[in-house]
Amino acid sequence: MSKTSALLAFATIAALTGASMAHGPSSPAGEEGHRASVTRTVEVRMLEGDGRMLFEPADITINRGDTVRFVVKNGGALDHEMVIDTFEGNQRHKAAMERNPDMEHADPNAVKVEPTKSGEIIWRFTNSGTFEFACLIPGHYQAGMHGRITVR
Ligand SMILES: [Cu+2]
Repeated sequence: MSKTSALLAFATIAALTGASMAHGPSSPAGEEGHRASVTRTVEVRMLEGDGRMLFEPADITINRGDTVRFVVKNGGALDHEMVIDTFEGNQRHKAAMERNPDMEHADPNAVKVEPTKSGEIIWRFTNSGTFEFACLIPGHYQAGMHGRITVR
């Protein structure tokens, strides 16, 4: 690596770090979206049956830069949540919830929905890549409650 490209790489890392701090709670999966900027609405249903817990659809494709309003409807008999994050972020969060099952969050990338109710997440997808939405209530992920978001 030349001296110039080494400097450039350092500057890029510094810029990325600075950007993520300047915008508060954001993640590689994106950032909190504003209602006035919503470009797309996606309906997601939470379902239970035959010992399984599911999101329908479980595979969603988004265009980078879109601000998406997820309308999340709980069609089951239990509380569920939807958390949008990286796969790694959800695994860390899932482990934390297993240690502390009553953990509540008010994060912009998550919503908890009671049976028969609906909730929403407004999220702006700032990066392309493959991300995950999941229910991190203990046992639910393992029962099938996770899906994939592809941002291109
Ligand atoms: Cu659940």
